[in-house]
Amino acid sequence: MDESGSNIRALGERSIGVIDRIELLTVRLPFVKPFSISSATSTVKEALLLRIDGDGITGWGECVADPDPYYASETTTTAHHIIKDFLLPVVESGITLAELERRFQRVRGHRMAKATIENALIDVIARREGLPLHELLGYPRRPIPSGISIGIQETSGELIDAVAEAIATGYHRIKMKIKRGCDVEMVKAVRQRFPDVPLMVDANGDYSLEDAEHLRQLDQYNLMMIEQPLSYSDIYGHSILQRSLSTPLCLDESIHDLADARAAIALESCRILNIKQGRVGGLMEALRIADFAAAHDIPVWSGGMDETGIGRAVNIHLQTCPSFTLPGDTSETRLYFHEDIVDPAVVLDEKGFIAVPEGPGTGVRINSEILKKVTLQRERVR
Ligand code: OSB
Ligand code: MG
Repeated sequence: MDESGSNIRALGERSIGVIDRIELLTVRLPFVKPFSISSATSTVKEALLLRIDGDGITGWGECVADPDPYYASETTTTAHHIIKDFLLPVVESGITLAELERRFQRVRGHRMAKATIENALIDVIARREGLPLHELLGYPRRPIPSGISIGIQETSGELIDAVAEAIATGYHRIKMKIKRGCDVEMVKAVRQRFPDVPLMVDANGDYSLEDAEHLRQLDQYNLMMIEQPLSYSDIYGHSILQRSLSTPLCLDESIHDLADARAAIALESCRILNIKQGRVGGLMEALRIADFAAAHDIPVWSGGMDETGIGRAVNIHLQTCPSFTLPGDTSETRLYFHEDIVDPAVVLDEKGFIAVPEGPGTGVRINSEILKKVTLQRERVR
């Protein structure tokens, strides 16, 4: 029996305890600078937060859905609806996390909504027991190597400046966003200037199989991987594309759950997986995918969704799982926000590592003054 398999089962046996009060909040934080992927540009982070109180303990969950459906089909509005009208009604004091997952299965999809509740409940459980989240998951702390995701830039000059700054900060690998018409030349410019930096690209599904010949040009730049070149809905297409490329493909938005990961690995659609716990329904499914991937020699890493400090802390704890062997997209807070809603901020040490937050649960504290300032809407739902 593999180690995390038993960790996940142990987690599933935990009771969620008593729940006294549940609140949904919508927050809006300006980004330090706009962030562009092939399908969208964001200037603000708007997120749905869930606060659960029980027996004097407070836990928080952050939904990774955006207000728009340009990365994934779920939005803050669909998540609000599904959480309030279908998921929370089956959350009862005293059930186990495994029973929670069973009840959630009746709702098809909506994994970002499910993860929000799972994350908040796991935070409550860990805080109630006085355990740091990584210990509840069953892993010792370790320094987390940090990577950076650089949005699409107007010019190769701006891109090179951003890469230079990231290297100076100590990031362990650089990801650059690409899209049709803004790809090979940009990669070439970065590679010429930084011949050895661990480098990868993320297309957020902008290409089709007809671009295979074009994408093959990327093979000459020693990229760690090409993330999600084809549509979110095309696992089979990626298996055809992977056969014509020497660079490993990595899937992000195609993977909604363990079944998708199994299909992608069986079809050889990718050689690496980006696991975003908030995209796959939460920490338990993320660990199942990590486990399955490790058993099939597929390296995994934790992606990010430009989360506030709440979601970012969860991603950091998840990466204590030894199957996460590649640097993730968890970057320093100052890259995203002037003021975040939690303390402490994420910072890199001089070697480019993040220290796992100390203390019970996610280990981060809500700054209520800042939270109040950025809250657009607040609703008590229980
Ligand atoms: O595709 O990984 C992605 C951000 C928003 C939506 C999709 C993606 C991203 C990132 C940034 O790449 C990750 C981060 O810095 O949190
Ligand atoms: Mg991605």
